[in-house]
Amino acid sequence: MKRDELIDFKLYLITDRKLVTRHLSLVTVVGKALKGGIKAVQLREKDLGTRELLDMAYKMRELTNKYEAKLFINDRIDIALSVEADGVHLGQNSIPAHAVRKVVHASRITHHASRFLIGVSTHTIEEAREAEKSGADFITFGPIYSTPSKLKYGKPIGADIIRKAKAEISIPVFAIGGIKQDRIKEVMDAGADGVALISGILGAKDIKEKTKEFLKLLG
Ligand code: TZP
Repeated sequence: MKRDELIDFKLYLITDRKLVTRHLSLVTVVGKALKGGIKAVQLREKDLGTRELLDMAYKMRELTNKYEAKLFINDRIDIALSVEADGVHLGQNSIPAHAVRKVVHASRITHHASRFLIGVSTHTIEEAREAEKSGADFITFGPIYSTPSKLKYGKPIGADIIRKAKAEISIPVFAIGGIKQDRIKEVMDAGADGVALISGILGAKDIKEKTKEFLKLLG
């Protein structure tokens, strides 16, 4: 299957269980987003130990499979392969995409090496170019707007830079950082292929409804 067919989503939900309130579990909350129609979830729980993360990843795999949604694991190619996730999402300090590709091909665990997707988090045009060169299938690019935890992700870079990125690279670009409903038009008009977000959905009172609203706006 070609990359374009595999990246069949415009809304990419990234988890952060610290944002989950009202005593709900992350699994319950992601389940609500899946009921609302989300088709791509990235498990990103950086502070979990390996065993706990693996356990969580299995649960997420079961759940995403039920809704025919894609599952990505942040950073951990070992965990992504063990749970037969659809892909891995890499940061700037992670093992690079070209090395992940080797691991995937060498692995007999996964029968879907040709379908395995690699996302890379980027913050500058240079990083976006590098990600493509290294073999990423798509990038997240941002923070476009100011995010709840500004310090962690750096200064907002504004929607205009998406146009520049799209002119330089041909892999899909997902705008990230402070994406709320009222920002969708601006980033999509700038050429984004979709949006990635955490608090826009996980911080909502009604997660299922909020997911539906985002999906409707993205068309
Ligand atoms: N990378 C750049 S900004 C960001 C990440 C992971 C956080 C996005 O969170 P939110 O709540 O959607 O602004």
